[in-house]
Amino acid sequence: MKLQELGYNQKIEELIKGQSFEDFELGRVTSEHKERYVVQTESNSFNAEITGSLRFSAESRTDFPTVGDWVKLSVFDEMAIITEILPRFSLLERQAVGKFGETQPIASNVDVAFIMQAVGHDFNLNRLERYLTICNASSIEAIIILSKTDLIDEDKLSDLISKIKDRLPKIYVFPISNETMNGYKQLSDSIQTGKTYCILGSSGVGKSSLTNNLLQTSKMEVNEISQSTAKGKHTTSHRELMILPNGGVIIDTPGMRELGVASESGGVEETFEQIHELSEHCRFRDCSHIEEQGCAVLEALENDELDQEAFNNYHKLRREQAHFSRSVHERRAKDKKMGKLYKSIIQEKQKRKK
Ligand SMILES: Nc1nc2c(ncn2[C@@H]2O[C@H](COP(=O)(O)OP(=O)(O)OP(=O)(O)O)[C@@H](O)[C@H]2O)c(=O)[nH]1
Ligand SMILES: [Mg+2]
Ligand SMILES: [Zn+2]
Repeated sequence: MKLQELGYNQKIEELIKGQSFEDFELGRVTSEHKERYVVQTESNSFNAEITGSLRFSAESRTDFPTVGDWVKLSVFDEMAIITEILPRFSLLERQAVGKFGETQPIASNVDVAFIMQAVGHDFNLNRLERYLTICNASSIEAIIILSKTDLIDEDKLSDLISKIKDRLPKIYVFPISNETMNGYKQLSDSIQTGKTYCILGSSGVGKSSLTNNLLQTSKMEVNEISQSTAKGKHTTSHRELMILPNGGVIIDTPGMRELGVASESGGVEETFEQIHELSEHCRFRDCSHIEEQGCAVLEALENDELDQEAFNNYHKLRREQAHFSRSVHERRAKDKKMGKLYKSIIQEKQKRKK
């Protein structure tokens, strides 16, 4: 296998320039299970663990290898050790569920995110904007895949597509059916060698079905009971990176129920382009578009030039981001305080010994 087939590209090459691989192999993390990793190199697939020093110096979950990472690997007879995580050109992450100010990586070194939503109950423009914010926060190109198009007629489908286009005019939309394969060819033709694609979307939208179609095998388990979305049963439980027979790399992910924005800045403004453009005409530079005089955003809302739902969602995501940012700062301050306390206890003990 060539490295390019594993998604190696110029962005990675730039990032690891000057690194020495004399005693190491270069590999890519394809799956992770409780700090055990599967790493694919040009020649082989290895079960790998991380070095003690990597674990010891890790300050957060982003310091551990994640699916998509390029790593330095020391290979022994039976096993392999990840000695270093190479720099990432992108990292998809969300807020760790139930953890104060922490982020949880989804996948790294992703070139394109496929945001997948099924027609029917799953269809939700606010959620599309939420996914898009997460992609924009890490500068990852996003494409929307509208799945299960076989379940509705053409009129209904064009209605849904125009709803997306009205809210997100610049994002490409692929309508597809994993059953009839309508629209599938256009999507699969767009996939390029040397690029990594990550599929995101709620449970049951057909992420693994699409992965299997692209792999031309039934490697990924697919929920046997169609329309089981409502029961909230997740079929895929782990993220997995796979190499596609016609080029390109795909990462299938489990449907995520909670998808909190985990960036302290960026992402929201890029997602709500219309609001961003309008804001250039607000009287105050730091206008928050809530109640200010001379606010061009509020004016557009008043004149029905801006969608009320988009406006509400913009503020919701902004508030969420501000809250996340506060949590991160509070946590850092707490960690620092604990560090100081710990240090003073040690010093006290040493004094007593003297
Ligand atoms: N009618 C129809 N059913 C589909 C389509 N794609 C997938 N399904 C069905 O939807 C169900 C869920 O599909 P999966 O591929 O397992 O969904 P998933 O997104 O991987 O779900 P999780 O792994 O739980 O996140 C299965 O029963 C599929 O057969 C489609 O395009 N049309
Ligand atoms: Mg799945
Ligand atoms: Zn304003």
